[in-house]
Amino acid sequence: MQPTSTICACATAPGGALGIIRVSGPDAIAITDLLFSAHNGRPLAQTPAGRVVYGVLHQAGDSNDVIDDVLVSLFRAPHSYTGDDTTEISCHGSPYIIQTILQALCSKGCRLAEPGEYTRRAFMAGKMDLTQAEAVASLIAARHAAAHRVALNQLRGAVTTEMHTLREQMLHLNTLLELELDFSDHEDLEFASRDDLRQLAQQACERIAHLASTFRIGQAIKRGVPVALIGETNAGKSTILNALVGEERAIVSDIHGTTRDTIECTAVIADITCRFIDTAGLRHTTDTIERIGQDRARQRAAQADLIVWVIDATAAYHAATLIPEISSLCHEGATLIAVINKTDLLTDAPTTDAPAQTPAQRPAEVSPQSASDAPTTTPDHLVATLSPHLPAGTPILAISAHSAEGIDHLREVLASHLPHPTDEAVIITEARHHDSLVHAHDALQRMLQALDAGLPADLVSEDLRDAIHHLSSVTGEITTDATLQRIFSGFCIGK
Ligand SMILES: Nc1nc2c(ncn2[C@@H]2O[C@H](COP(=O)(O)OP(=O)(O)OP(=O)(O)O)[C@@H](O)[C@H]2O)c(=O)[nH]1
Ligand SMILES: [Mg+2]
Repeated sequence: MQPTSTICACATAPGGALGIIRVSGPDAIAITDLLFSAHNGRPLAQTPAGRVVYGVLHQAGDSNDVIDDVLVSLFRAPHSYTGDDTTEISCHGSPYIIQTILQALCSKGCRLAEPGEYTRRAFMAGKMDLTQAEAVASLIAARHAAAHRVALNQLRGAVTTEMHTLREQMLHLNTLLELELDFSDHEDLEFASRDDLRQLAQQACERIAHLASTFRIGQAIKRGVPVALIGETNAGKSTILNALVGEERAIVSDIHGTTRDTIECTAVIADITCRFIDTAGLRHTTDTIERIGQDRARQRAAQADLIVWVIDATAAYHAATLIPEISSLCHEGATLIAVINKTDLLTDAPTTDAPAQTPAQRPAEVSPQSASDAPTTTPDHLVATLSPHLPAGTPILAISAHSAEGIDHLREVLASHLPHPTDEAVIITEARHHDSLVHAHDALQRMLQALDAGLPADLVSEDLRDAIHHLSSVTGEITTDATLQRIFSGFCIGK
């Protein structure tokens, strides 16, 4: 369907030396001509496509009222991003110039584009399917190599090709099943071999299950992995956060309870964006605000994929009382990493960590007695004493956040517990794709059961058509206005 309106928007971020304004739609060239005087004297309407023309842009076409010297790139339908006639005006990046050009274009018949409207038009014109349109947004948002690689692959049609291959096989068999329905008078007529059908459904199920399984890494690559730093006050959580992200994002002080709210910032480790969340320290308090901060700390930790429990080495036996609470915050699939910090303050002398809790409140084995029985307090001794009380397999490391070595060690341990980007050709990054794949998988499972039960062709075909429907919705061959609205409203203006 051809769009009737001509839209305009600035496609570049504010603050740059140059701005690019995109004009697209049936009147794009005529409207630009009303404002533009090419130095070669030739109107754009008479200029071949694919040219970049130097000239002057005037306010409302008044030759005395120059807005800027510009370059106009010319694209003619259908050879443009949207498939419609398009001009791209490169001007100086001043917000005033950009605003004035947009106003001038609107005064001549353009309207401002909605978020994602150019890409939506490209999709409607058949220039790309829905997975490729989504990849455009991911590519713009890509912040590191893995995210860039996955988005580019998807833009080049990796998901499209997978879906088409699966869909084509299924459509072929469904055609045969439907032929059987047309000849339903001949009861024993089977155009589609049941063995072939079973084999296809099994193969497709395996492939779809595999694709769906890449969603975990896809999510990690696209959205990042939440990593919560939690522990008692003054343990060094904020110090560790600042060291991991390489800037002073959180206030550090020796006053207990310095961090009151959660602070989130990101850093890339092993090609995965980690979303580090510093939290309010846990301690007994009657301060209402501090308690709210601690509740937030628990909430954020409970949602995190990795929980870094920071323990002050000089108060480690006291911190051990938190083991049950910290363990309970780890949801299924989350990893707990125990970090004994401030090991630079340890001496080989017996610990001075005085018990602040009654023995009944402490895990029996990590009692004050065992602490004071300790011949020396060394990092190794603390690790050996705490390890048995942590959930099985919990990595435990002793560091000093003040030293780069300690932080590098923590980074390595984090990296080994992050999902690893693979060389997989197709990685599913969108929840929408994942949901459709799961539905398609379920439909194929039902189809296999129908085949096993020897059910008639119409019932088998129903499940097969259901699977085809879900695969088609991934690429947008079948879609709804609401789905398109949801996808494109998440885009930036000008894309
Ligand atoms: N000696 C030494 N001091 C450290 C180390 N890490 C942090 N500190 C100090 O410990 C104090 C507390 O550090 P923070 O990072 O503010 O601790 P926190 O866990 O965020 O504390 P709250 O925000 O109160 O929960 C500061 O004075 C830090 O400089 C370390 O490895 N060695
Ligand atoms: Mg803090």
